Amino acid sequence: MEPYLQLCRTIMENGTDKGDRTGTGTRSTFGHQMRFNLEDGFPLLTTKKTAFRLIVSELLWFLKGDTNVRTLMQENNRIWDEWAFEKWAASPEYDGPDMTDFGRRAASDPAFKWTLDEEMEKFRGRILSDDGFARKYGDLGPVYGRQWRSWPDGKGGTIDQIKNVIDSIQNNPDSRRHIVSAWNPAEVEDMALPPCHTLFQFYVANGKLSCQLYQRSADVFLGVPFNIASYALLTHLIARETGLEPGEFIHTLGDAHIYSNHFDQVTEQLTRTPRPLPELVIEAPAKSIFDLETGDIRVEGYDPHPKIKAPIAV
Ligand code: UFP
Repeated sequence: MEPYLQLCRTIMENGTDKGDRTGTGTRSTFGHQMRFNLEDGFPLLTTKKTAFRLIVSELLWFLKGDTNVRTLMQENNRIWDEWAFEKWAASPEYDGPDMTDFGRRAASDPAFKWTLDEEMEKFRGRILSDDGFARKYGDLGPVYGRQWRSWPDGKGGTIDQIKNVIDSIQNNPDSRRHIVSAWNPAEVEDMALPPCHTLFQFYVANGKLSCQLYQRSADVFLGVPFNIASYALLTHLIARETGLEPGEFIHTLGDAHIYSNHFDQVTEQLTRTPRPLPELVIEAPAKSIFDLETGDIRVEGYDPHPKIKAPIAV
């Protein structure tokens, strides 16, 4: 995971301090590339414990074309909850305490945080138990799953970019058009969070499949370890589906930033010595990429340093 630690060092030492949408303040660099050879092991961060199970369930959720937070909640994955809750709290049907700007308020006001947690628990309970409520308020709109599996084609139909890219890798491996885009300019306005992982491309050579991701905006301490593992896993899954071996994952970043309230955590992490990378294990050889379940995928030999807590900027 040296490329990741190198990125942290580059930003801490040479980055530019500037403001950002969340009002937190960041130190950043623009345009950076990391390469991970997947033959060297699975690139899950070892200098901090990273929740692989959440990465797996989110990626399989994208691949199924699902955009409803209920499926993730059923797997006890809460990473998208706030985005659904935000829509619910702003709707005319919501009659609880005012939740305007809840992320920022909760960060500075413990009493409000308590109220928010209570409302969030009620919301989860309703999403899980009430089908109609889940249909209406669990759906996140045109986020990754929609763009990957059913991009509106403007003629009343949809485009399945994942199926198409699997077909093109199989039938025309030398093509330079193995591309999936999540950035749909017509729908960005309707998305809770415009896609951070914007576009990816595959490349086939010597029986190996490589993948390059362009990520427009990267929270280097909290988001990027997840993003690396998620796309490394995607590369393994597409390789498995197309009968190729995994090659490299190349991660290209646009605005790569460390939030000012993560500086101590990053410094702490840079004192830690990386450990050997784990290996990826995918059970269920007969299942297609679209049928795999979270329990079918695990890492073996993952022995990370302990977790480091940090506030998320919303
Ligand atoms: N972010 C990531 N990776 C992700 C994701 C979000 O780093 O997969 F969904 C971070 C980047 C940025 C914030 O700090 O979330 C998004 O804010 P903005 O839309 O203003 O770039």
